[in-house]
Amino acid sequence: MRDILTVILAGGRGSRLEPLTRDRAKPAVPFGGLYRIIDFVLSNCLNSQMRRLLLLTQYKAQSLDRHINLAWRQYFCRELGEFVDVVPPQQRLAGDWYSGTADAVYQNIYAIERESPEEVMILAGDHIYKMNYGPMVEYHRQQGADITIGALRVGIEQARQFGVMQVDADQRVIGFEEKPQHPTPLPENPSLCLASMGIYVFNARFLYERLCADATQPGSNHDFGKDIIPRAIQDSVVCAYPFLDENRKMDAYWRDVGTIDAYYEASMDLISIDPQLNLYDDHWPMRAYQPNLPPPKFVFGSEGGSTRRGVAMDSMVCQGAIISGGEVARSIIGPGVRVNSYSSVQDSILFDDVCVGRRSQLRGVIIDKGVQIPPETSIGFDPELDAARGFQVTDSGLVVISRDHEITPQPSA
Ligand code: ADQ
Ligand code: ADP
Repeated sequence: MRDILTVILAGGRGSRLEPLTRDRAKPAVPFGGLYRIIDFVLSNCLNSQMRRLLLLTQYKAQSLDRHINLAWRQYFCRELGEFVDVVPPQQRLAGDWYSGTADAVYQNIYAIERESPEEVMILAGDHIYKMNYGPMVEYHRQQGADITIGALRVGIEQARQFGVMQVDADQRVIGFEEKPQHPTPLPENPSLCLASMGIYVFNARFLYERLCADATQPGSNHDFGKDIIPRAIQDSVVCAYPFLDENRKMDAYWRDVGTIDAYYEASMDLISIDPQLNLYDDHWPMRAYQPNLPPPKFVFGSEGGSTRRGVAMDSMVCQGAIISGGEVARSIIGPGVRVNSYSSVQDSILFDDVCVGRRSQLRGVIIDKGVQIPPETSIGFDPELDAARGFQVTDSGLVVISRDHEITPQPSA
């Protein structure tokens, strides 16, 4: 894996994840209490022995940059040729900020060539999955491919959000359409399509040639899915690599958490009793920034001589959290959170340092860092009231409260 250089695309605007991406890039959005979204792909890289990483950023990269410094630099030894470098747009060649994913890579072509890799692995910074990239690179070499695309079967309804491929018996890609209105299903199953995971192994020489050609191509969006791949399948060897689980029988767990609903569902997947993505796997450690906080604490709360247990069930609770006399169920409780007496938090995600006041009720709420929920506040039970208070309410009824949103106490009924 030493011949590989890895480029992680971490610059997408993430507008469909608003307001969680208001102050930070999408890969920096907290996920699973302790993690940021980008920690999943970075853990995969480390666990796959890929230690030459360029992280291409664009929007609001400050929080991401700080996170890389705090959590990740320590694992890379420059003396041994290992690095994780955060690179903002170079504005060197195109004279503008990145316009598409291919342009983002093209703008850093000198930094890539300088490392003289045989292959360049291109990954996205906003996917939740566990994957050993070694077998994909091995497969790429065996197939003699110019490009290998990570592929997975998805339902035809979802397929419109992805690049959709058709392959021949040797897994060679013979058709590719980016986000098609009418996706072509698999010949053996009309309800499924073969989707691109947006991750690629490129032969380095081939990548340089194609990026240079694309840069001057009139009308190009300078995007891998829209331009580079559809053109490459016409005259080059492009293969699909099926991303299967350990037994190589089923499609493995992989989520693009591009929308609030997808983000929420992937978060809830973590706390299911038998999760498909197991964080407690010694063989595939997921690393994150571990703040120096005390262990989570669960204590009785009391009022007027009566007491109430502080409990959490079917939930993940991070360091520094205190659940005192409140009930937490099916929720993710971030570092430093407080859940106070007689309150209830259900089906919710609380980021760092959120404080839930006494007798408050939360259901189906995602709350960004530092929000103080006043006592006796109900959220997630009346969508109209929630929207009127300035919270974002999704079509599916989830409520999202942005960072440091000041909530005025509800008048008691
Ligand atoms: P999308 O995810 O829609 O489709 P895009 O939004 O362009 O593609 O983002 C790909 C990745 O690159 C994301 O991680 C994003 O954050 C990042 N990115 C986008 N623009 C960038 C820029 N200018 N600079 C740096 N990073 C940038 C892609 C493929 C589909 C495939 C899906 C799978 O095009 O074919 O099915 O990924 O999720
Ligand atoms: P996140 O919520 O993603 O952890 P951060 O707390 O890292 O976000 O930062 C969000 C934004 O707040 C940053 O882009 C920065 O502008 C500002 N910020 C936060 N902490 C600091 C700090 N210690 N110094 C300067 N700016 C900060």
